[in-house]
Amino acid sequence: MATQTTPEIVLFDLACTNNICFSPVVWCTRLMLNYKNISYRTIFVEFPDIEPTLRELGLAPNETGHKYTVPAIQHVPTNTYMMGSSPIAEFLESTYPDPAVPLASELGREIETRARTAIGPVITKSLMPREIRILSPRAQEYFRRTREAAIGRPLEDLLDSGQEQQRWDAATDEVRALGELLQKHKVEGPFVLGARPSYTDFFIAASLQCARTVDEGVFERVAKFPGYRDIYDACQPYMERKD
Ligand SMILES: N[C@@H](CCC(=O)N[C@@H](CS)C(=O)NCC(=O)O)C(=O)O
Repeated sequence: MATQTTPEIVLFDLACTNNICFSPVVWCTRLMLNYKNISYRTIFVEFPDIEPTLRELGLAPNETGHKYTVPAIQHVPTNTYMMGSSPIAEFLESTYPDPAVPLASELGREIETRARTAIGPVITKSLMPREIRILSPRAQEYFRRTREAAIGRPLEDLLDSGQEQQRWDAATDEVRALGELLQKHKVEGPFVLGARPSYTDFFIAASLQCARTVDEGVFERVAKFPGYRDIYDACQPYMERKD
């Protein structure tokens, strides 16, 4: 039987050598938990242990991409397990509706789609070869093997500073335009929809927090454009708890 000290949620997070959350998708879940003030405890899992750990819990594999991924959660009161930041967000929103977090809006969808298309690939290419530096030796081996197989070249190739700069230069107009879109409701408040956060704010803050944990320079490449830091700063209260 659950006691008062038993957390409602167990969060399966991605381990790094700083012992704090850095995965952008896990940060989306964590922001929901922190904002809604839901009691939880974290289990940090190393990259090579994600699949065996989550399979052992009886979770069904993802249909596409990596079979097992974090975030995953256990809802302790019902002993329910689930995987994937979107289904988890829906579950948390319906189970803990107060305070509400709008999960979808027309503006939010546009921002998330454009961010994934225009900034996603550029930021990923800058973060991937640096992320390996905050992994344990076992996780580094797994990460290098799987990511180099996916991109077809050594991770370090992505650190060529001339090419990296070119990628960011090519994305500049869209990063700036997206920053303007983030400020559409600026007069009503610091968040995308105005006074209160929506899941799109968590998506933006989570991506920036991931970048910042991996490499301050990559964070700055985006945060220097108007719009981004306002949301990041406004989400700070919900990013204080990182583990
Ligand atoms: N669409 C999934 C993506 C989750 C995802 O890709 N998570 C990464 C960590 S950031 C992972 O668990 N990768 C497993 C692996 O690389 O084996 C979600 O939103 O939850």
